[in-house]
Amino acid sequence: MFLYELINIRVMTIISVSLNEKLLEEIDALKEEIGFSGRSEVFRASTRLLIAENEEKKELEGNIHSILILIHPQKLEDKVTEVKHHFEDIINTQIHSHLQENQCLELFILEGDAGRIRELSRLLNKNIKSVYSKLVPLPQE
Ligand code: NI
Repeated sequence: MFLYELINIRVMTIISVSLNEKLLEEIDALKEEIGFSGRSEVFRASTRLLIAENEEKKELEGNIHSILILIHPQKLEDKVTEVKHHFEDIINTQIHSHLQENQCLELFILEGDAGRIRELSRLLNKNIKSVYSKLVPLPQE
């Protein structure tokens, strides 16, 4: 047994993260608003939220309804089209709009197998550097 286990010190790994200036400013503002002691705490808390959200999605099964919201730079529109063409069986409706110049808002209304819906969300996240991506499962009867 190592000494740090005996005295119950948790070993933290230090990683480096690339962020743009705007996101960094938002992290610092969030840190102040919530009262976290440092940026690391913001990252730990947000990662835990993301893990919990992902766990909820993993539990979804069978035929479900959901909404997928995506905001991405206009130049990535072709990539979205490429991915979505493989999922026409679960896309009931798609709304495409623009929030500001060069920024697209996509709203997908989905129905189908939960695994397929997760896969669409996963591939969009993987292939498109979106500004915002959220899968919202809708309540079942
Ligand atoms: Ni567009």
